[in-house]
Amino acid sequence: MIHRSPLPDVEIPDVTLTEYVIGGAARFGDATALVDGRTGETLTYAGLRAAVTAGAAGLAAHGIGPGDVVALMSHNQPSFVVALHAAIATGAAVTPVNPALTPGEISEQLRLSGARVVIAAEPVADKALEVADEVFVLGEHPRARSFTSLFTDGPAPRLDLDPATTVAVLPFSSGTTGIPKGVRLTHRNLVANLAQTRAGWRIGPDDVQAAVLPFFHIYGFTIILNSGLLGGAKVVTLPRFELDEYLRTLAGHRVTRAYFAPPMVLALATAPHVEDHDLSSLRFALCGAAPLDVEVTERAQRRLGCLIRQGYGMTEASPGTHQVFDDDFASTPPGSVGRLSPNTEARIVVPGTDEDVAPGETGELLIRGPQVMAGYLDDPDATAATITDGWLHTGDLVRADEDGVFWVVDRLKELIKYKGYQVAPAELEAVLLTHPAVLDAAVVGVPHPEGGEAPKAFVVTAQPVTGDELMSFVAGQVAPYKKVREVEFVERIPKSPTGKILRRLLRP
Ligand code: 4UV
Repeated sequence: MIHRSPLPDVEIPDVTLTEYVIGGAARFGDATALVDGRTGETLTYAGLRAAVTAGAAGLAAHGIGPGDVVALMSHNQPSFVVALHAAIATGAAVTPVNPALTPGEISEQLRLSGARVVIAAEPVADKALEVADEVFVLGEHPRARSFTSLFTDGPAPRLDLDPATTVAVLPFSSGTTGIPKGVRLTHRNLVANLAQTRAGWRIGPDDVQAAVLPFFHIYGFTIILNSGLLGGAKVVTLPRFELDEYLRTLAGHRVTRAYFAPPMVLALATAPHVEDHDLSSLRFALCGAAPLDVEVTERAQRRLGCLIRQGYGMTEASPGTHQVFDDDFASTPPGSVGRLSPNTEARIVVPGTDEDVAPGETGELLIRGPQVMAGYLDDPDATAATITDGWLHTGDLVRADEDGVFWVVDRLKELIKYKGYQVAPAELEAVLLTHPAVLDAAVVGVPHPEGGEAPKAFVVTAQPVTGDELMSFVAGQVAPYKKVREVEFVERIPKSPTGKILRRLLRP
């Protein structure tokens, strides 16, 4: 059975991502597009458009254009947005890099994506300079050119590209198995997802969006940043989640739409002082990226005075596939992820088969729609294993009720989500296997009080070593959010006859 959205299909404009998001900026003129919630720096829609044009002209004069990849490594700040759309407006693709990555991890993403230049935020510019030949800085740095020094008055480059086949953004995701891979999201994929979500959420010039979840992750990128700009909202950026600052921002900017990941909802449900802030402007709060507890949701929404509903999606789907539409906010249960977005089809199949489950039963979610990626970069095998006949295998177990409301029941794929961030077990296993005392290793997610889940390693040793030694060994080579937080020594790792780790036998 094919499930369909209750909303009619929407038309997907045949334009580039930047034309779609920034092109309309003329309508909003001197209205504020972006505010740095920490420094107070603001950028109007007209200012954003002018800066994107000057940045694109400068990058083009520097030789960046179609076929190139630009790496963008920054926390949320208005200049991230200028650099992002300037690079995309040259016809290049942007690969967003998590600034928390280690130099080794950054170097790997640059190599895999083929990025020619890096645009880095000031605090991480040194790290970028360690691994990249050409770095432009969002701010100032003694050893690198500032990004704004590139700006020229010339017109934005004229592009003759096909939005349907040209990659705009290359985020990295491990998908259902293995190590992180470049996800080829075309202009059309991203424009489609913005047009689709817009049909269910009425974001307008009266809205103020708090943007603390990172723009380098697809949730922050599409759902928070670009959908906000498309609607003409004011987007208030924060570099990281610190509860008091966040609450002051919600109250001070009269935020109407808030976007959470589960650890933020937990903090709001339990922290003192939430009620001391005037949050009466909040009309909409969305949570996604990992499972959210219903009881925690109810506690947090009582304290916020605003309903919290979930969104669902994945990097490979640009990301949105399910939404709780504005009109259904109160009537949709908080534990669900709502209904299918327009132009989106779903099937629920018996895992490992092409057979649909009976109505109401749980199975693996498959998605078909214009937001589904063009494939993984340079990895036809992973692409073929993930998309069959146009159907994207999500690796998530879901069920749908008779009203077309979906619930995420469990995760089938090996991916671990720590605070909503992807952690690929295969990456940690590869690091563990380089330790001289380790003969074999397997990593799975286990429940974690703040992270939701966290990596636990099962290790077979050749010589004595402590769990702490192994955890520090891994921590020295991976970004902090990927750390192994528990080690158990075992005699052997359970494997299938073909050598695949049988993770379900290791999960709690
Ligand atoms: O690829 P990724 O890191 O992508 C994301 C996307 C998040 C969002 C959040 C709000 C939206 O409205 C939206 O459209 C997308 O995190 O990880 C994808 C995996 O994260 C899990 C699930 O296992 C996906 O395959 N995940 C995402 N949202 C939920 C979730 C959720 N609401 N409940 C449970 N798991």
